[in-house]
Amino acid sequence: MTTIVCQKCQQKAAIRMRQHRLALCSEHFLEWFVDQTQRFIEKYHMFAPTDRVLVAVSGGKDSLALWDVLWRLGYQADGLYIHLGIDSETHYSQESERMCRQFAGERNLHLQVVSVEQSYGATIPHLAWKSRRGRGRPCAVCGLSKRHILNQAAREGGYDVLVTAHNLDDEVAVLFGNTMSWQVDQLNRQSPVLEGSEDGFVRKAKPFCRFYERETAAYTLLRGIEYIEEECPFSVGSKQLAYKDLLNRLEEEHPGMKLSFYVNFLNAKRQGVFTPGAGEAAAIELKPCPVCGSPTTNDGPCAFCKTVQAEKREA
Ligand code: Q46
Ligand code: ZN
Ligand code: ZN
Repeated sequence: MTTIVCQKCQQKAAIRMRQHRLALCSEHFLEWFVDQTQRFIEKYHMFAPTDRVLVAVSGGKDSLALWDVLWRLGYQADGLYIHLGIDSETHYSQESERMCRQFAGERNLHLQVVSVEQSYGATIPHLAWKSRRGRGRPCAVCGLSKRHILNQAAREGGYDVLVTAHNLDDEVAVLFGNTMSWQVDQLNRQSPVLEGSEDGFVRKAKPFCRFYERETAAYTLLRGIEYIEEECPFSVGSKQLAYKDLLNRLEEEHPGMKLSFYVNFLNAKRQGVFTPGAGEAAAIELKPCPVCGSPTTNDGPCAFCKTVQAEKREA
């Protein structure tokens, strides 16, 4: 059997990336990964070296890898961890918080922790149970809460940009789901960078959006970053996982398929495929939520504050 060698130094390769026709040793892979991240940040005009960056960290491999890379690249990047109150057999929330604290401590980085229960009176599973939106499956309430808390923390902390560690597999699964149901609004919003708005939405960016999950996993492993390996117990059986499975099977047969699906989508969007027609382009009017001040299309409290109020009413 032939040994695959690094294309830069001819040593034994640690990873072979068929989709890029590239094999690299550990040292050159780590270097390539950091350089590529910087290339994506510049290519999509995500943020500048002087910007203050808030990284959403979950304790998982992708978000800790992202914080590590931004730190190595010299960005002013703080972390935000949201304690969701998911107390599974593996103590998912406690363990993931511990991983984030350990990571930040080792690098002397600033980590902000928001506990949903302490700040809003109930854990995510409780909020979900009390809300119509999340009965039985807390992911909808969890997603709403995370988006709200992250945006609010970034806004109040005066950050220029909020970054998340969504990788190519995540992006392609979302793209696939939105295409299957032709969610034009969602397709329009899916992008490596979302501009902020004067109404109070902070700029958002996804520097890992073109890395395969396999590549972020290899980075974390080869860099020796400790992370929580368990997935959130509520992710089991989700549509997202089913799409990932399907797309992985296609990728196996056609290396590079996921990347071209995503990149060609971005190109098509640039060419105006999803530009709303006349009549659909009316600007949505946003008002500040009377409870928390976040922008909302509602006349009263925003969707998140309504969820919290429903929990309190029924408590
Ligand atoms: S949404 Fe659902 Fe995730 Fe929240 S409840 Fe767990 S699986 S953590 S990305
Ligand atoms: Zn090498
Ligand atoms: Zn609100």
